[in-house]
Amino acid sequence: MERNEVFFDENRKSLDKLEKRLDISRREFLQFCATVAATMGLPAGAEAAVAKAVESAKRPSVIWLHFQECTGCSESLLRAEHPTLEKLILDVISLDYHETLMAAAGHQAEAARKSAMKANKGKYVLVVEGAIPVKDNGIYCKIGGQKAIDLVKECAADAAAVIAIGSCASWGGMPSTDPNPTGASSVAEVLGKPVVTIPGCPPNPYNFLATVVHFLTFGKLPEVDKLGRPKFAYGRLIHENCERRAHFDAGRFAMEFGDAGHRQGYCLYKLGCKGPETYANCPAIGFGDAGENNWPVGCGAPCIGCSEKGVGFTKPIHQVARMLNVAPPLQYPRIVEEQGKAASFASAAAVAAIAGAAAGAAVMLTRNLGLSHAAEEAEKARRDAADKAKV
Ligand code: FSX
Ligand code: SF4
Ligand code: F3S
Repeated sequence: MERNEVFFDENRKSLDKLEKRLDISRREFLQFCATVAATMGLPAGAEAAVAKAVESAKRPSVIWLHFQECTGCSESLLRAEHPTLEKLILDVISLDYHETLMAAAGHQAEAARKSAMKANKGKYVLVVEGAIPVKDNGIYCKIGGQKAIDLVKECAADAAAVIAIGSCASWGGMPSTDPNPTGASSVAEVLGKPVVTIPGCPPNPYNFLATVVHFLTFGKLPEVDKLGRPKFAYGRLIHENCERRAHFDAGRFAMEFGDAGHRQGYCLYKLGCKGPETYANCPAIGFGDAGENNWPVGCGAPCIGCSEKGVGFTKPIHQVARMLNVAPPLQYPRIVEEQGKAASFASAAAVAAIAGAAAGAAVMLTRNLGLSHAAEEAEKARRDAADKAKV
């Protein structure tokens, strides 16, 4: 008998109740638990522990604040499936305050927040969506007559955990774009202490759900990096998991949107893809449960580094990415004809790899990428001029 079957056999009664409560089949429930466990990078079989925690743990009270943002983070959560967020929110967590999802408004909503905070003092989870303006004493964002800067401090004081969802709350995001007229700041900056961050504009809902479920299953938040990002989700560069990586390594690039390379799914590096300097699991888990390859690069759009401070909303979209850890593969395929007569990425890399140690090679490779790009641009200009001359 499989581990999950043992779990379900032992817990048949409580799962019967759960099926009724969530109005989903146990198969769907197990699918959800397996997806969340996989997102966290837990070993096979861990979905049983996740299922047990979700099914039996007391629902944590969640206070969700909105500041300077577009509500895309909540929107993206609403697109989560297995089960849908309404079911999840209402049954896995107790969403006691969320301005856009709660039925109450005005004084009633404020009263709901205050009573939930009082009843769950020291135990509730505070989720913050959006940046917090600090310029001019924080007057640029008020909720219920209270400044965002004061509200977040008040709510964080008695929270068991604080989660900054989205790039705005994590590091300022889009509202902090130069010249940052309102002084849009991150939750950690305003509170003066580290918080768990789930950056992305919007972030992948499973990264948030997995963080909350980790809290439920293990009684603590997941391990994070120095920017507060859960390592299970932000431990690797997008470039390391990208399905177009083979094209990058082979020197096959889309040069223009809609050109032959773009249509054939070639690497988007030269269209400004920031995958090589952005840490996130987008290629590994995809978005919206719409099937394989449903993430920006998978759909033909270069990654803009929306989750990475100093990249998203900071670097121009067309600017080529800084290579953080180029590790030349041992063998490169032959130079492809599509690159014209220019010195190719592959040949440059091969020379670099022969020339020195891996670190030196990486630098050479990065430099040569620029050279190769310039050479290709020159080749293209020459071809265009020849075409014009023919007309
Ligand atoms: Fe929007 Fe959230 Fe972007 Fe910000 O997501 S999707 S602007 S990260 O805070 O609502
Ligand atoms: Fe993928 Fe972008 Fe890296 Fe190319 S540069 S392999 S498209 S992440
Ligand atoms: Fe954002 Fe890039 Fe992922 S644009 S959603 S970090 S692929």
